[in-house]
Amino acid sequence: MLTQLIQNSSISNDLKQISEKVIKLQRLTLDEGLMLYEKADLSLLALLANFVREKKNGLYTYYIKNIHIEPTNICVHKCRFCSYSRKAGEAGSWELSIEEIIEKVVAATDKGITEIHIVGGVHPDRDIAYYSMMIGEVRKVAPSSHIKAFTAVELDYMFKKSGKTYAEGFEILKKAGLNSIPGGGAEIFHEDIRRQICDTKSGGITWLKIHEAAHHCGIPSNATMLYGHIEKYIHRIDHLNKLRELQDSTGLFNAFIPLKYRNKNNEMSDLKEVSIIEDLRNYAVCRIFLDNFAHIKAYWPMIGKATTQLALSFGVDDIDGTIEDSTRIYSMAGVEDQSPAMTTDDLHELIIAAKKIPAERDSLYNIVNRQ
Ligand code: V47
Ligand code: SF4
Repeated sequence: MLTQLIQNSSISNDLKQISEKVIKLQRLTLDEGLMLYEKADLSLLALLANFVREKKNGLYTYYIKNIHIEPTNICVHKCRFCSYSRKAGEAGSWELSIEEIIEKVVAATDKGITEIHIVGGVHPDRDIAYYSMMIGEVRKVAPSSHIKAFTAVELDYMFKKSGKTYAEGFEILKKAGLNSIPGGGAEIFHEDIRRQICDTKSGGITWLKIHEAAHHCGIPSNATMLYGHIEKYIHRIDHLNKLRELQDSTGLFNAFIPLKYRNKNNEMSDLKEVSIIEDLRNYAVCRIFLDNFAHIKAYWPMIGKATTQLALSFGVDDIDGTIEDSTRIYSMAGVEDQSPAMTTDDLHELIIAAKKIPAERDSLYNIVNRQ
């Protein structure tokens, strides 16, 4: 039926051929991915992305009970899109003590969260001994929670500071209690863009090598892409292609999370944010192109609840979690919801209104509770 609908439509023959490939679950080339970004309209992208979503995940929309902990916003880097980092001693900087982190973890586990996500700035003084001690202390008070911690950029810095190879570093963290790593720090891999938006931090190749090393140590991870700033579609496709290649080789990426550039209070504030239509088109192309990623996540504190709900019809099958008002990255970049938290009932309402089925998951996408 879908094939007939597309064949009878007025779209170009090129787009008809690409659509046929998607429906036959065949892999798209870079040029075909680029053509979707450049030429496909919203309704075609919705049809194709939803087809892939339902093949992979049916009507399920996953969420998790989680908390974000941001140990510090002191950072050796100053990425031009970042509204959050500060230098030590600067107004607005913070450094949580281990006791403060533990207090937050205990309060959250008392509420029934199952995942602790820990990401912060790249603190100049902190090495792997400090971070493995932090993970160890969290593990003591949350023995059965999943600890997802540190972007590749933080990991690169702590491994280098401590003179450890990636494999040695991951073994130490794993022994302390680390379970997986989040997708941050990927931004846009292409050097022409990366140089202009975050020239001091680890390059795209390093990000990929760190995730590859994590996967080789049996540590799964997520991947992100920061879009909607100065990059062109070709850079997005290049980024997605590099992730697809690594996933072919290791298979240990859990989810892909497109992150929309938000423009308040940073050095790139003169750029306009892209439209919601562009957000939806991007979710759809990512879903269609990343044929070896099981899950596409919309991070609701960043795009808002209404766009998240729409995204569920454009390939997205995961909306992260309850968050418990525990992240500042996006509130400092100007998002509307300055205290992001949703109860399980709120999440269910949002998902059911989009005609999908809520499924509480664990960190590895096993369903722990379904409607
Ligand atoms: O790497 C920073 C992004 C990332 C801005 O793995 C910005 O489950 C938009 O990676 N506008 C960190 N984005 C957050 C992150 C993440 C979030 C939620 C879930 C997961 C996961 C990972 O935030 C950074 C950067 O790409 N970021 N500033 C900004 N102004
Ligand atoms: Fe530091 Fe991360 Fe902000 Fe870059 S995005 S300045 S690495 S906190």
